[in-house]
Amino acid sequence: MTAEYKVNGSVAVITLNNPPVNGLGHATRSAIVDGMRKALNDDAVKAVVITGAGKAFSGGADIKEFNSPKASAEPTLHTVINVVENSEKPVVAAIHTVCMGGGLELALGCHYRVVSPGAQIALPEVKLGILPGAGGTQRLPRVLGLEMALNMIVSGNPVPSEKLAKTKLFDQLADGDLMEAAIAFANKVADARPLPKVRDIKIDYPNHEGFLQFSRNTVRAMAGPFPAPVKCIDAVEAAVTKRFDDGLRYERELFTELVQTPESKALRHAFFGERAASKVPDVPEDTPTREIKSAAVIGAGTMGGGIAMNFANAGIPVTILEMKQEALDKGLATIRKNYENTLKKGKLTQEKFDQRVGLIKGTLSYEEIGQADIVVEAVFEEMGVKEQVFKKLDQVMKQGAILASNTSTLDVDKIASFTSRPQDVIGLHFFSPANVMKLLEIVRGEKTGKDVLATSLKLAKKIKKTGVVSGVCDGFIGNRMIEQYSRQAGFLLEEGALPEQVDKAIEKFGFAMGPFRMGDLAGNDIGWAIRKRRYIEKPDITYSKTADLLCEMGRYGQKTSAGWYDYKPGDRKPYPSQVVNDMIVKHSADLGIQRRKISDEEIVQRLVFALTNEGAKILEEGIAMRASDIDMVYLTGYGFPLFRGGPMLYADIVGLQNVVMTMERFARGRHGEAWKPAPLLARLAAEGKSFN
Ligand code: T1G
Repeated sequence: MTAEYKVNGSVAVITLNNPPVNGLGHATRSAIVDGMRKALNDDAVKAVVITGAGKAFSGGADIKEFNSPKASAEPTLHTVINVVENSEKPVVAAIHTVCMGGGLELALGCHYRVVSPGAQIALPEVKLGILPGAGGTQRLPRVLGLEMALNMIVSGNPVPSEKLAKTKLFDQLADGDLMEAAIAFANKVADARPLPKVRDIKIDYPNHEGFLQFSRNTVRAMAGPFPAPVKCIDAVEAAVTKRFDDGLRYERELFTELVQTPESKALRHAFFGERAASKVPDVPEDTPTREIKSAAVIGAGTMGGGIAMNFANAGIPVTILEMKQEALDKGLATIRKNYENTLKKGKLTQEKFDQRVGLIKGTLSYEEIGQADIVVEAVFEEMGVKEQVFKKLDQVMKQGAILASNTSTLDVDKIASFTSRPQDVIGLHFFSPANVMKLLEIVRGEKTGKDVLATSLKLAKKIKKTGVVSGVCDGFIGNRMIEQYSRQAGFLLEEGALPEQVDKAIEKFGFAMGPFRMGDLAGNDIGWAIRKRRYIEKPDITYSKTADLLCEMGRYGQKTSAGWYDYKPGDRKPYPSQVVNDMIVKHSADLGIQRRKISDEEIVQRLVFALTNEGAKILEEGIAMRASDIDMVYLTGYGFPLFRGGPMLYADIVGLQNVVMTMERFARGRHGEAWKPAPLLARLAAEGKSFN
């Protein structure tokens, strides 16, 4: 049942009931029309109230139905709204909690709207790469005026109902019982004629052209690669310049165009991907979790400090432990500086500043952190050091405390084996800067307890991170894939490209930063240390030596004022380095490679498909539970462009057969072994399927 019908006196009440947010899927739309038919055919019914059960009036169209036959199956939302608007009996919307997208468009088709305070009112479609497609761009300006409506539609942000109470959008703000108020209102207007229709309201805005042109210029500058925001303005302009039905038709055309765009597919993918990531098939949503009322962090370095800030920002008291007073003082001072900078930028109130700084303490003694509910170690990335720390934690931490490691690649099962409580050990891999980057890789050890995993997923939400579960392997999800990306970047240098060409090509594709600028920022010596380990552990994997030669020149990046690029004092801008470029060209000659001109397209394909191919292996091995998890890792932790949706969705959109054919071409070149398609990728391509 997706909408209930009940008659209360002479008022019929239609209650949407399609949990979790009363999405207006096909079945719900049909149930509304059925309810309206019953009401219109029942002489005892004088008016109708439409409301939503549970935690929403309605969260809008059912996004899960998009690009499927159900989305356009009759009754479409347009039809439902027409039935409501053309009803000869008054229809009152009783709105609470959430009224968004198609839900608000449905309410706008009603003759009257009664709302509870605190309801979130929005047309958020632009955040999904589309625009309101059931009259929202034509009706909202008629009740809110051009400017307020345009702001809501272009931003997609919710507005609390009480802020709109005085506009024509709402006829009553019901402080008490909403249904009582709505039914009383319906009885009051039962005989009112003519019934008010939003479509009949005129929009009065002198010089709308100037305002809309100014809005277009502003929005175009902000919208970046997304087409929807500017189209929103086009649709709203039609509300002013066209007859209502023509405006509706134009809006529908724009909606249909946008819903097919790859950008919209990417945004919808990210919307669901964010929510799917916290679902673990063998850990039910009602798994009991441990309370996290206090935390501890081992290590006051860059990572430790950033991690501690996450807890303080979420209102959780946190103690940072260091070995030496000087290191502790330095770490605490850095944290304070970070907060002061945010305060200066006006992004933090003094009260919040004081609260957060007050939640962070320092100590040199392990004994002082024993009562914390969770401890996260962020010490040097070396197994021997981890062993010492976890053996100590096993001694001092109270029973039931979660023991987490911030390791970025080391074996969490081995770390757990240093303790007598492997079920309490988990990996919480933050990304630098830890208080900024949204990604948190939650590394599930073989023995990690289900309640520890459930607690970590809940904690991720509390500290506003995108928690993605990874199994244990070298590099987990993100770093294991970035290693293949970096290998290709090095090979491209040997074959003919230079750092600035590679960076520019991938940044034009949409990455925040190319591999060489990223190396200079993060420190080229980090990758150097990992490769040195690899040369021993996995001698069969080949790497370009260019990165090693660079480090042997002492060019670690910005921290040594020289890396792949040259840097001027006090200036973080990268300048192409003749010294480095000469080294690269000479290295090609030493290898006997005839350098060739490499296209930007090949650069992008080799870097991105290297990610996709490794991602397919990670998926097949069960290290990642779903392709969208891999995409969320790249969208929230590695600067992969949101409008492309992630390395797995991007490959789906390109078409997996095309990806495999491109890889077969690369396989005929140098280091062709790297281009053997992952079995899963080959199989899906052969079957004409996709990852997502
Ligand atoms: N369709 C399908 N599922 C939805 C949904 C929707 N519109 N909104 C939420 N869900 C699912 C979500 O995936 C999750 O599922 C669960 O509900 C709880 O969501 C014609 C075409 C409404 C403010 O863009 O902003 O109308 O993971 O965790 O924090 O013009 O969900 O539990 O399986 O976010 O309480 C426009 C999107 C659609 C609103 C609730 N509407 N949703 O937040 O819960 S397009 C939107 C939200 C449209 C018309 C056009 C939020 C929320 P699961 P949640 P929440």
